[in-house]
Amino acid sequence: MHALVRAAAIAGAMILGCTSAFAQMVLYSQTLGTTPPAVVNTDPTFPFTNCKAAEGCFATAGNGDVTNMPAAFTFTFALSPTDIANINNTAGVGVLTVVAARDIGHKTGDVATDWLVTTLDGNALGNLFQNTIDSCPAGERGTAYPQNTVCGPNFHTDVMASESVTISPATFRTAAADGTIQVVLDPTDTVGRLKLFSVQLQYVAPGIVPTLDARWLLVLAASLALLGWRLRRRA
Ligand SMILES: [Ca+2]
Ligand SMILES: [Ca+2]
Ligand SMILES: [Ca+2]
Repeated sequence: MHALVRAAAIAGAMILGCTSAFAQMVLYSQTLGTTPPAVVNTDPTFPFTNCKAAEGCFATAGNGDVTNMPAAFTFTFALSPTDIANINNTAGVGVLTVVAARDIGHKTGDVATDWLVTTLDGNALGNLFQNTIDSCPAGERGTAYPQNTVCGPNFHTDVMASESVTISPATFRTAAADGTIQVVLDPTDTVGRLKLFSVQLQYVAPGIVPTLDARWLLVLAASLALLGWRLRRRA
């Protein structure tokens, strides 16, 4: 190989090899929420009365300003024919991500009882937030520790947790085929309060995206300058 071509090839390889990063290509993404949407309660004193239906807080009897906890929450995601074609034609995986607050998770050492049994078009996806740890101290808020302590996820506060589960491409494609995917989040009976800030469904494909940084752009510029100088000398 000619020296100049080799130098250019090495520079190119260095740039590609040293600056590429694994990234994901999102082929489908839709984010849904509750009605009304969940918003953070801004009362800094965390009174017991801070679970309000108007702020998207769902509660069982006695735990909110109304009793509005459904047996389960259903979210219906829509897919266009283009979405379905992209998903069917590309290797990838589905990802469901839920951001929630209130009576989910448990304190370290306690037995887990509060979680969301999750399905996608009837396929079991597991129990979201079953392993979420509540950062609050042991004992009752307002007695064992100050009422305004910011910690959670916890019955009393809007400290959020996010959890994702993956969905196999076969399951995702079958569910997507009719243009809608239903995600059902079923709180266990002991979940006394719940806010669902976002329920996001995605289909992602692995990809390699070059992430050029300034150092390698300098290497590229220097290589091209050298190449130009050598070519001019040959002309
Ligand atoms: Ca339930
Ligand atoms: Ca479906
Ligand atoms: Ca509970």
